Amino acid sequence: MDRRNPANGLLTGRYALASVDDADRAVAGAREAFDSGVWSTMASIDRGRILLAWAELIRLNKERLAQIEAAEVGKPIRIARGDIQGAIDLTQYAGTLAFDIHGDAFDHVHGTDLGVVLKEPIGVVAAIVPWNFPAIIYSQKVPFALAAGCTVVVKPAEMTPGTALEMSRLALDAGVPPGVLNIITGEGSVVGQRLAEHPDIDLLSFTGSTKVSHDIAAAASTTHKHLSFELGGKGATIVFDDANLDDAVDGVLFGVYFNQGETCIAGTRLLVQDTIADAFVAQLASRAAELRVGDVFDDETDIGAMISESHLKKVLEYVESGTAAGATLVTGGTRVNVEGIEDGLFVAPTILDHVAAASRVFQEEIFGPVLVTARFTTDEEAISLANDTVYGLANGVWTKNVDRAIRFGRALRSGTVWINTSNDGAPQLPFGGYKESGNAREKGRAGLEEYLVSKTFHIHVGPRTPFYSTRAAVPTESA
Ligand code: TAP
Repeated sequence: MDRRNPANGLLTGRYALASVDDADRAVAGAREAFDSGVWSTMASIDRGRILLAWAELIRLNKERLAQIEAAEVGKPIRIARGDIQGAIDLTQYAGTLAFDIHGDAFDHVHGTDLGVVLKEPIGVVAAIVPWNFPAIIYSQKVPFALAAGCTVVVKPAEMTPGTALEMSRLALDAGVPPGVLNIITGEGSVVGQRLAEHPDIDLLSFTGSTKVSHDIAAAASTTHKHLSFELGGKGATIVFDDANLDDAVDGVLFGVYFNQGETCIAGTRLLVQDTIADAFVAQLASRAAELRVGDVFDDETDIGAMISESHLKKVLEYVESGTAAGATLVTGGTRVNVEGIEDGLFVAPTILDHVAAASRVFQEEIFGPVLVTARFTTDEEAISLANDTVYGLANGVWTKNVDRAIRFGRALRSGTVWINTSNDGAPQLPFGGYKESGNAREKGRAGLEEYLVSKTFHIHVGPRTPFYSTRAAVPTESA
């Protein structure tokens, strides 16, 4: 299959479309490699060293990988470079975690018995990755699974397999033994579906849409594989009149327009206190209109292209549905034609104001550069609006009142809450969702634990206390 850069229509890559048989061969290879112990029984410190060497090879190839990422996703090169740096950081972090894999000991079980809880690799992992952050999301899964001692089959998104293929090749160069890391390119409905059904996969780690996660859960239902889901979001950013408003404007813009809004953790719903709402929205609108849309290889570009023509249409239809439901279009809302680029799928940074909480644009994931705005008066109203969604991935609050910040941090139903920042994270901080945003925790120590399973040794110490009392033999009649 051919992949064209959605920001200029040029061919960026030609990839194999794997079949179900290819998927079966990849799983068989991963199974054989796992069962052979070549990786799973290697000293974890040695696995860690290989992962660190891998991170170094990614670093040496950083610019090349960033160019691939920018071209395939249609994202600005500045963001793509940050993504590859993120992949390096995650791989290094996973490598250091491998140095410290250990179980637990219980030395006072029943007084003198000893309990030892081992941590073992869960087995063969399937990793299914979406198109918006191909390198980062690959790196939230694969190095952690490898650190744990698992073997892996990766299925990147059909449209963006380039960096996953290149990084997997570098893993081989770094010393990951053949068969341990396998990669198949192709359609989710074919090879992804096969991985979900496959009885030889022990854990399937999926990042993507909530809808596809339900299909995967159904396909996996005849097996007992572990399912780990990182799904969609509809993040709220709450801005109070006591916030540093200049910082908040920048944070809201970054939260919603980063990666042209194709971000699961995008702060796509702005909830702004009514005392400052008009001025705040006006300031956002003038800054949004200044953002540079277009050539993704220009260091100055802020907003890249939508991933596909059909996705661009979907985003613009959402904007129409918002205005039809009574919202005010403040800025954007149209396709952008960039001078000198014929085939760019660009959408202008968009703001809808006075959006009703029940409307589709407030409830559904748009996955484009569209901010929807609602106003609130009281803290309770803000919490209730923010939590009025099936999703629960990340929310943010801007305030200088520490009591309020912590109260909101506790009350918001999401795996991440940002306080006076947006779209932030670090390899050591766990990440994941509440509700329909999924059940996984990636990154941090939790991101390693996903791929480990515990086994208990119960060791009896000392003489046995009989459970059945020894009775004198009952004499028989003949005796
Ligand atoms: P999806 O359409 O769900 O696709 C994700 C991956 O699943 C792709 O590799 C896709 O393959 C594959 N797939 C599709 N149908 C499948 C099936 N029946 N069985 C198994 N695999 C299947 O998502 P997307 O459009 O690529 O990405 C956007 C979504 O991902 C958004 O909802 C976004 O919020 C979510 N997301 C979440 C996070 C986190 S960390 N929570 C991060 C990024 C994105 P194809 O490419 O061939 O369709």
